Amino acid sequence: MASHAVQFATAITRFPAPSAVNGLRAEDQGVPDYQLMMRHHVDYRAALRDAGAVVIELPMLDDYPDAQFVEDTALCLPGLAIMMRPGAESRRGEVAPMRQALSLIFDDIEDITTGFIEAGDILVTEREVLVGRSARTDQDGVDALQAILNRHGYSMRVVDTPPDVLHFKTDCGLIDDTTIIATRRLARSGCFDGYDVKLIPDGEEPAANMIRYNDTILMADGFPRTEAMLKAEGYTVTAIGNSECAKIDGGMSCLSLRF
Ligand code: CIR
Repeated sequence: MASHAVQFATAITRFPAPSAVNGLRAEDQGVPDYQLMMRHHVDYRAALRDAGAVVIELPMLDDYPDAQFVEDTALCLPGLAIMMRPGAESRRGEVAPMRQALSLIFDDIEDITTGFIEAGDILVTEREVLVGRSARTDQDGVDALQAILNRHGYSMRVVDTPPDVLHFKTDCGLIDDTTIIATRRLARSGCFDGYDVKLIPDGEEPAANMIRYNDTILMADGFPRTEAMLKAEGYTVTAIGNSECAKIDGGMSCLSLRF
């Protein structure tokens, strides 16, 4: 297992609102249980704290059922926040309140003003920023991000989120400074050539949306083979209930901004 070069200090989350039961979803998987979703959110925040985060918890936004999925509203890089422009129209109003919150932390904030892009489609590695075009992230949005990242000296590479997959990171995560865990369908595209790639065991694809926070991997519970594989390789893993967010296509990465 490689060493962890990037260390995080802060995480931003937003408490789920009762309207979360109406969050966007690709297919009906039943009505989320709001009380259980809140309990999972408490566990998620506790896991981030245990991993070393100061967790900033923003108030719920009942007008925006998907607002707990804060990741999609901004890309946070060292000293720079870039505000997204969500492809989902019902989510665009989440950006302004997040901008206001981030303006208290970041001196430098840039805005995507053309096209559409959601940060669930962005994977930041040690060497580059990978951006997946998807139903939520179009070429104009990608071009707008490229212009901003160029100005700030970041290298960016455009890839494709697999068809019918919500976001690029629905299917992958960075688990140490050189290793990406990914579904077979995404890894097969070759977009991770040059990285160490670990494949999610077949049948446990939803486990791919996991995050590393310092020395801990946070993953959704219910994926025993993936969890056992990571533990056997020496990773510290915390598995958190995610059944209710999963019904509205949300997972570990979407629930926080980490920097
Ligand atoms: C949506 O469809 O926008 C939300 N229900 C789920 C967003 C998940 N975000 C993410 O994967 N980054």
